[in-house]
Formats: sequence, structure tokens, C-alpha cells
Amino acid sequence: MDRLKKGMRAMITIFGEGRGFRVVWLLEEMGLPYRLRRVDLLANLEDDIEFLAINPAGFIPAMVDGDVTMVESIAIMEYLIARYGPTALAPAPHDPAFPAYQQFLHLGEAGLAASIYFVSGARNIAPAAERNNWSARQALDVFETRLSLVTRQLARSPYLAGDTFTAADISVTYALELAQRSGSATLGAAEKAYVARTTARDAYKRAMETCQATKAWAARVAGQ
Ligand SMILES: N[C@@H](CCC(=O)N[C@@H](CS)C(=O)NCC(=O)O)C(=O)O
Repeated sequence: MDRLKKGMRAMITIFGEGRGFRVVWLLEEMGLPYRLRRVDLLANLEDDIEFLAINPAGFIPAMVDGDVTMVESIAIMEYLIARYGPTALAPAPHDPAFPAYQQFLHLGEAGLAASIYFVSGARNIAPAAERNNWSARQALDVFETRLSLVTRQLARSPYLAGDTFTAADISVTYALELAQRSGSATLGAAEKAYVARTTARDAYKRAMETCQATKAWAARVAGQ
């Protein structure tokens, strides 16, 4: 409390990797101090009283910034940009890049990650008879149709909002990597080249060093 009175901000805390990787990557791009608090969804979550007090719904990521508590990775990114920007990662509303930015920022979760997450669950966790059930096929179809919008945009520009890397690229890159690593969908050459471009950034590499579970998963997949 005393520290806050003297004008010093409390450290931004991100609970959990998964889609929390997006938020960590954004924080690295913006150069904001933060800490990552590990949340193990595979362990007995009921024992993680601190996390459940933050997010009783028990999913990750969650963010605490002073007296602000939030969930939903894209909403958290929008909050950080609005509160600690301006940043070149988010074009201003009157910038011609803004509509595409806004669309792909949300398509990365609502269209891509949300659908491929369930395909991944079906393929990797569900009982054998459920692996290719109707809902898994529908979710894959949703992912693939939305992906065609990414493919069309990448034929026009190197990044989803134009010539410049933005937070929309963080959102969509996460979804494409989730699809690839979980073996849920195959990417085309344009999407693979795009992911190679976005993940070559120093801030992505620093985020990977912070997110050790994500790093270990990526290494496991690469070694297969
Ligand atoms: N739309 C949410 C999705 C959050 C989500 O589903 N997270 C996964 C891990 S990346 C999770 O916690 N799954 C366990 C659960 O939903 O109980 C976001 O973008 O943050």
C-alpha cells in the first residue's frame, strides 16, 4: 500500500501459460515489468487456493494489476495496450490499418484458437471413439474456414494489419502454433512462413524463456 501511495505500480502478474503466452509476449514487446505465476491445470487445481480466488472458473490466463483482476487473453491485451500504450503494436482508430487489426486480434481467439483448442482436446485427450466425433469435425471446419481469411490477408501483406507487426499477429500466431503443436491442423506454406517471421522476434524469444512449460512443449513436439 505504501509503495502504491508513492506512485509505484504493483507488478503485473500473469497466472498461467497456455493463452497467457500471448499476454507475456505482449508485455515483452511493450517492455513492461511483470511476473508469471505458474498454474498447473493438470495438477489438483482445488489446492491452488490463491489462483481460484483470482479466477473461480479455473481457466488460464488471469491477470492481476494492482486492484484490477481480469481473464480472457485478448481482453487483457486490449487492457494493457489501452492503459500502458500508446504502442505501435496497436494502430490508432483512425489509422487505415485499424479495422484489419481489430478483426484479426479477435479472429485469433474467437475464430481460430477457440475452435482448434477443442480439436486438440478431442485428438489428444478424448477416448479413442470420440477423437473424430461430429463436434471435433465441426470445430476443425470452423478453424479451417477462418484460416482462409488469414491466408488471403497474407497474400496482401506480411502482417495481418499491413506492413507492421501488431498485437493481432500475437493473437493469430498463438492460434497457429497451437494448431501445429497439437497436431490438430496443417498449415500452408504462407502461414508457415508467417509464423517463422513473427516468432523470430526477440520479444517472442524472451517470452519463450519466461514460459518454460510452453518452451518444453515446443521442444517435445520439435523432437518428435
Ligand atoms: N478465451 C479464453 C480461453 C481460455 C482457455 O480456454 N484457456 C485454457 C488453457 S489455454 C484453459 O484454461 N482450459 C481449461 C479450462 O477451460 O478449464 C482466453 O483467450 O483467455
